[in-house]
Amino acid sequence: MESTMSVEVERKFVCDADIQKQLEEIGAVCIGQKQFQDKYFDTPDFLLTLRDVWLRCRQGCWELKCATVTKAEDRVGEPQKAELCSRYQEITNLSQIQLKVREVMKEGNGEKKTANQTHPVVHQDTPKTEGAKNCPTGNESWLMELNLVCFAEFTTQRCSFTFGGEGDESGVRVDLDQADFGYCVGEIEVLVPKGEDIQSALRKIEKTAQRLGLSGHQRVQGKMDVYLQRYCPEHYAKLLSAHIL
Ligand code: TPP
Repeated sequence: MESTMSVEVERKFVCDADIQKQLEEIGAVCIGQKQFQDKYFDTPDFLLTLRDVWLRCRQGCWELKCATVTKAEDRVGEPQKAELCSRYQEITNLSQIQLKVREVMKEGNGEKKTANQTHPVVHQDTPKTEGAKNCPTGNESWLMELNLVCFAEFTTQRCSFTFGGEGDESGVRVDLDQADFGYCVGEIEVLVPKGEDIQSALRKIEKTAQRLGLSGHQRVQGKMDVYLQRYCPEHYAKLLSAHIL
């Protein structure tokens, strides 16, 4: 990715067995396959994810995804379209990531203090989970300092497609993902440089979905939804009740 801040607009879909053929039929070109490992981090009380902020290390590179609008705001205007598409700001510069994480944590602790009239939570120990043991140990003291531990770790095989030319689908990318815990999901996405037009990205995604014959109006589970549901049911339940998933 060229810029360190952009908005990712995407719609997930269930892949049929003949999805690759369908993609080729509408002019999509496979631009390659890759495999990557993701490790996701949060505090033990889920301070980040409960604010819809997702910190991950993908093949050694840090990325932060933050919700740009709340779910309620997202439903204003074009409810059907908005609900199916998610929008997240993506930050890939480590200093900007650390700044944003600190900011979110400060807000989080502030809320807790007002809500419960208690002191901010101070974590004594960093629990050592299986994932945390495998996490990068190079120069990652900031993780310890912020009490961030690895809560999910999985590998994905991804096949990516794009559309050539200047047509309706220019800038649209379709990823077919297969996670190592046995879940497949497709994603139609457009990366919008910060400040640029989101509505046009939503329209392009809608158009591509139509051309692929995606008729479902149901929100499709992402890899993380399924991972947490299976392996971290407590975390999953908290995110569900906070309307994050
Ligand atoms: N799943 C759905 C369907 N919507 C969401 N808003 C989320 C999960 C919460 N979420 C937002 S970003 C993120 C998660 C879990 C991290 C993973 O992003 P995702 O786009 O699923 O994975 P990627 O394509 O980046 O591998």
